Order: sequence, then structure tokens, then C-alpha cells
Amino acid sequence: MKTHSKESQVNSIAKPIKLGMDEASVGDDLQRYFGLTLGRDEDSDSHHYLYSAVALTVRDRLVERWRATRDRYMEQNPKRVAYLSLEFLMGRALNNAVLNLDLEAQMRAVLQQYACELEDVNAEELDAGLGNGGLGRLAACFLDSCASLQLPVTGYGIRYEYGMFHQKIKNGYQVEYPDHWLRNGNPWEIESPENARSVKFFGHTEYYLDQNGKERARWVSTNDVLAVPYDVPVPGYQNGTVNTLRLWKSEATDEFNLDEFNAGSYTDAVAAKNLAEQITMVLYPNDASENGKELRLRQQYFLSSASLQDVLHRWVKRNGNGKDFSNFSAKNCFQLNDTHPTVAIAELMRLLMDDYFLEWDDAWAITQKTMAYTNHTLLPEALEMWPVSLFKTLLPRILDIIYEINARFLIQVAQRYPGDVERQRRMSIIEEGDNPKVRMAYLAIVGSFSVNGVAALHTKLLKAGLFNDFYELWPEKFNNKTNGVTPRRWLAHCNPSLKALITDTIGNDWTSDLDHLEKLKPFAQNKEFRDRWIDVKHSCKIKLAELVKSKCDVQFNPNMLFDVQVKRIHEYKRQLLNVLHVIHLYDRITRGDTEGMQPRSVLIGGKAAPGYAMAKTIIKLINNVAAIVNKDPRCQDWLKVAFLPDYKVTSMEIICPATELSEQISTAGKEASGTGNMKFMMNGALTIGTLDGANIEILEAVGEDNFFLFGLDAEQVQEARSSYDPNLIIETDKEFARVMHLVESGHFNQFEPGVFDAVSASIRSRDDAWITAADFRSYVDAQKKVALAYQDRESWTVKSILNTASSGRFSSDRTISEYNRDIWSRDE
Ligand code: 26Q
Repeated sequence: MKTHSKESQVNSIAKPIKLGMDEASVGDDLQRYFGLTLGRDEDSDSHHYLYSAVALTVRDRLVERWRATRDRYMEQNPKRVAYLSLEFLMGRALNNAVLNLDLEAQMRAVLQQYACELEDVNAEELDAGLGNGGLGRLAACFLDSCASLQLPVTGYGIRYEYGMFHQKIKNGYQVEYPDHWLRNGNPWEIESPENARSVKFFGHTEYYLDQNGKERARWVSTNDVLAVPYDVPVPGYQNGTVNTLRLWKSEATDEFNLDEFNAGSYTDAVAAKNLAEQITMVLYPNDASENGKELRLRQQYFLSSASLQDVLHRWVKRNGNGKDFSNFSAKNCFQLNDTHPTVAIAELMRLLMDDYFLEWDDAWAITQKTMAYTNHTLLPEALEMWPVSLFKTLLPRILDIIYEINARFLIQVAQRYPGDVERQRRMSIIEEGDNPKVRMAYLAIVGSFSVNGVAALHTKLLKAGLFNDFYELWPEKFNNKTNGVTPRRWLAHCNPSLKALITDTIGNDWTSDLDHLEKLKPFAQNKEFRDRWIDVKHSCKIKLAELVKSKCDVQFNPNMLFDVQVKRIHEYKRQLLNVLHVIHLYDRITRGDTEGMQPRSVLIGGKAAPGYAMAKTIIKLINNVAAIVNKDPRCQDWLKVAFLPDYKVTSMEIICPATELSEQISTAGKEASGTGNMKFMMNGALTIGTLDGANIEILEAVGEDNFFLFGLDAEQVQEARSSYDPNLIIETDKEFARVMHLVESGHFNQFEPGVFDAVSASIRSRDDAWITAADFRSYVDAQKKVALAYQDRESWTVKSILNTASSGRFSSDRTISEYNRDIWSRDE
């Protein structure tokens, strides 16, 4: 009770918003930070200190609202959600905060006194690249929407010392460099050592009798690691709400050192600190296939345990003596971002039973009512499976609990399907064999009340394929939540001239309700509006051309069609199909067959997982093709090709406003949703795409006249496999054969024979899982339609406007409202 009265006392201390938002107040604070706190004067010629001063000025205003938000949630006591994710791809924070606090005009005015543009200051900030791609950026968009909708959602993640690697291109090859993003300090985090938690590893389970003679378990002789939280403010859009992203850093505990010290080795003790600190050292740069590294499992457990302890601690503090969990599931929900934090299911059981002395059935009821799981992939190689042997040494108590969950689950299966032993084997959380493994996705489904896919097709395929047995058992658990992206970063911030045009035309309601963009539709028929639309796109293209010139030394022509594919490099995403088309255009140009051709600048960017050889070879091929095309004078007026190195959030902010053709060309049934496709659409690009992921919903929203559809659908892909004969396809398509000949004759690798052999072999393989050859003709034909359509400038612009106008449902505000309505607010 003591704590509670202290809290109400805190609540009664009014914390009014005091810091001025006017130009003078902002200017005074900036001056004080710059001149006094940082000790600089106007001659300091670097923008770095100005960035720091601006960041601190903005941060103060965030912190005020942060505390007010905390107090408000404390008072209203709503159901809270913890979004557990190994990745949060936040990008830059400053401009987002300035936009969401509505400080832009004041800040620009103040910065004039320093002869500096807001853009120059923004440019000083390093990206927070704490994620690989789609899944990590989705988590960041979701946080923005949760704060904008004033939902009490806390993000829990890891404060990686090194984020996503930097990519450089040397001789056409990807080379990786460490991303030491914290080296200049990070004004957006506040360390909170008083909220540190201790996380157990190794040791063993011990059983004992409690005071009542009941058998209980405890995990002993462990090697503990300290989890120290760093809180990052997440501002809502102009609404006074600031939510929290809590990132954990691992540190050695004092005992950890002391044990070693008492054993006599001071230096060993200090060295042992490394082991603990390794856990949060680096983000795994793998975005599809899991690689079974022990450190990764340590990261997953570290995040899960620290975050659950944090939530339980707050619960107990608020609910008196710490025994009453009857209301816990009515007031808490955990959203698992893929299987990565799934070990949280067993960890919640452990904490409730071993630390808070609940019985199994009560703990399980709570777990099953609070955990919700989002799946982000259908690729079988991406499904996480951890060796039982690894669990046994690293997390022995957790393994006990997983076994028990499985045993009880299999009894349920046996009762429902008596005698169906094969089904029990299929559905077991443990895959048996010489090296038994824990199937994390199955654990996630069994332990959750909600399982969702991220686009309609994806959810349908989950139910029909991968998780069919589970769908039959528990159809009510399954639901779809089509992804979305935040229109603040992906339209208002990144495309200020389009923002201005839209607001000028339909007012500014669209920033918090993107469906209002529909109101643009009639303006598509207005010539004057179209001309302004074209001007905006053109100015964005000039900016992208400058970026490409500076990063790739390739001169893009802003009068050409800007054709863009940026995303992680993966065979299923088929950057290779894109290159084959580029080679085909090159072949036509050099043959003089340019009739009906549309001049294009083709941009490709993205990182390959460092161990993914084929993806790295594809990067090399793109670069070699670009080198040959760009130096050929015959191509000069027709085709430019560039590979943009180090693609990241901040690059996309320049790329998506300038893109006219968005390449979404994955093998149907493989891309769970895609989110880049939505950013491009919002910014008026037309999509060339397959019937995959959210492309299908984009096509539905914008209509087939405004979308370039090609290729086999997911069903046809499955049917095609058995009789797939790529060599026959190549033989019977002259243009395709010529493209293959160019690749196979060494035209693009004269001084490096053989480097592309693996690529051509994969295209020619009957087992090519991505059946690239099957879609070549259809893709090339669709690209011809693109060229034709682009040549009618007015009609293309209509289509472009209609894409933006139809993009409302791809706001992550819509997605989050659905999570909130169907999952987080679900009453029991
Ligand atoms: C797993 C184990 C060990 C190491 C790494 C990983 C790992 C890490 C990241 C596995 C997968 C990822 C990322 C997956 C991802 O980004 N998926 C994408 O999620 C988007 C958001 O839902 C979708 O739009 C994309 O279609 C999907 O590919």
C-alpha cells in the first residue's frame, strides 16, 4: 500500500506543460544549450553541436509531455500493451519529433540566426538502425501510430551497440562495416538504472518444499546478467502524448564479478564482464533464414525476461501485496513480433510460478490470455527452431516448462483426435530426431490467444498451409492484420512539397485520418492540379538524382521514368528478374530496337545477409550490368542503372517521393506483405507487381487500370512446379535466350570469368524455388505497358494521383486500430 499512496501523491503533484513552444522560448533554450551546456560559439563551424542543442531543446519538450502521459495512464489505469520485438528500425528521431510537436516553423526561424537550415541539422543525426528491414520498420511505424492514437503501448527491444551493418560496394561486391551508431552520444535515450533487472542463464532447476509443504521449483546456480533500460520517447502526432520505447542493455552484475574475484582472479572477473556485455553488442543481420547461433537465443531470452519482469514489477507495485493476479490478463497484453521473443511464453509461466507462487493452471490461463503472436513469413527456412540441447544448458528451467506445456498440449490433441499419432507428431512443439528441436512458432501458437498474419493472402496461406493443423484445432485464434506505414514519416515528413499540395487542396485532416486522401480523386481530372503534381514529382526526382550522383557517381536524368526496387536482397524478392529486364532493354538498345521504348533510370538498393552468397552475387551482377550500361554511349539517352549502397530508412525518405514505378515482383506466395510497396503508393508511384502479399490489396484499392499486374499467382506457382522447365522457356523465347546469352557469355564479367555461373544455373534449374524464368515474359510485357502508359503524361499523372488518393487504408493508424479492436481490447 505504501507504494500506491506514494503514487497518488505523485499524481497530485500537477506537472503542467511550462516550456514555451513559441519562437522566442525555443530560441532562448537553443542558445543556452549551444552556448552554455555545450560551450560553443557561433564560429564553431560544424553543424554537430547545433544538432545537439536543437535535440536537447526538443527533448525537453518531449520529456514534459512524456511525464504527463505517464501520469495520465497511471490515473486512467487502462489495459496496457507491451510490443516485444528484437528489432525497432527507428531511423532519425529529430525531424519526427519536430513534426509531431508542431515545432517546425519556430525551429526554422530560430535556425536562421545561426545561418543554418533545419535540413542541415537533421543531416547530422545517424540512423537508429536497430532492425533488418520490414519487420523492424513495421515496429517503428506501429509505435508512431500507437502514440498518435493515444494507446498505452510500450515498445520493448534491445539497445544494440552496433545496429544494421553499413554496406559499401567494392569492385561491385558488398562489403560490411560495423555501425557504431552511439559513438557521438544519443540525445534520445534516458538511462534508467533504478529499473534494472537481473536475467538468469545456465544453472539448473531445484525442487523444494515451501512453508505449506508444497513442491516448488527454482532456478539456481545461475550466471546472472543485468538488464539496464534506456528509454526513448515516442511522440504522438500533435496530441500531447509521448509513449515509451524501452531498450535493454546488458551489463555484468556485481555478483557476477564478485564470484570470480573471490576465486582469486581479478583480471578474470573483469574479463568476464565481456560475456555479459556481448549480449546486446550486435544486431543479427539475417532477415530470413535463422542461423541457430547461441548468442541470438541469449538475446531473445534477455529481452523477454527483462521486459516481463518489468511489467510484472509494475503490476505488483500497483496491486499491493503482489499475490493478486486475478485481473492481470484484463489489464495486460503482450504482442510478440514474430517468434523472436516467443520464449516469453515460457518465461511468463516461470515468473508466475517460481517467483509469484501461482499454480500451473492459473499461470497458464494468464499466459494464454495475454500473449498474442504475429507471423511475418511463410518461408520454411525462416521458421525458428532451437536445439533442445542448447536450451538444456542455457535455459534449463525454461526447457522444463516447454516440455510441460507440450505434454499438456499433446494430451489435448490426443483427446480431440483420438488415435491420430501422426498428427500428434506433426503438431508437437518438439521436433523429435537425432537432434531434437523446439519449434518456436508452435510454442507461440499454443501459448497465445491470437495468431495473425500481415496481409490477407498471407493469413489465408498460413491457415491453409504452414499452420493448418493448428487452424483446424483453434480457428478462432487466427486473424489478419494487413500491415500499414505511418503517413507522418512516409508522406508529411519525407515529401514536404506533396504535403503542401495535398493540404492546399483538401485541408490537413489527412495526417491523422488518411482516408481523407480520397478527396483528391476529383482533382485528378483538373489540369492545373495535375501540373502541380508533376512539378512536385519532378523536384523530388532532382533530389534523388543528386543522391544517386553523389553515392553512385551515376547521372540520372529527371526526365526519364524513375523505376525503383529497394528492399533486402533475397532470391524470393527477385531482384534478378529486374536485372534480366534491364539486360533485355540494354540488348534492345544496342540492337537499335528502341521503338516504343521509354527512357528509364533504374535504381536498385538493399543489403544482403553477410552469409548469403547468392544474394551477394546478385548485387555484383547489378553493379556489373550498371557499369556496362552506363558507359555505353548508345544507352545514354535510354537507360541508366545504379545500385545505391547502404540503403536505410533515411535513404527511403528521399527515394519514395521520387519514385514513379515501384517494383514489387516477388514470387507469388512468398512476400508476407511488404511495406515499401505502401510507401511508394502513398507518394504517387504506380506499382508493377505480382499477386503477392499486400500488393493484392493495393491492386484492389487502386483498380487494375492503375497497377501493372503480371506473373503467376500463388496457386499457379504451386501447380507450375512439377512440370517447370526453365530451359524450354528460355529456348522458346528469343529475347529471353539473348538475355541469357549475354549473362552466360561473360559480357558483364570479362575480367572475372565464372562469377555469374551460379546465377545462370539457378535460373536454369528445374528446382528454382522462385521460378524466375516462368514470369520473365509476363514481366517484360508488363514493362512494355508501363512504357506506353508513361508516354501519355496526363493519363500517367491521373493514375499517380489515384494511387495516392487510394492509399488511405495502408496507414498504420488503420492497422493499429484493428490490433486494438480485435486483439488488445478483447475482453475475456
Ligand atoms: C531469426 C533468427 C535468427 C536471426 C535472425 C532472424 C530473423 C530476423 C529478422 C528472421 C526474420 C527477420 C525479418 C523478417 C521480416 O522483415 N519480414 C518481413 O516483415 C514485414 C512486416 O510484416 C513484411 O512486410 C515482409 O513481407 C516480411 O518479409
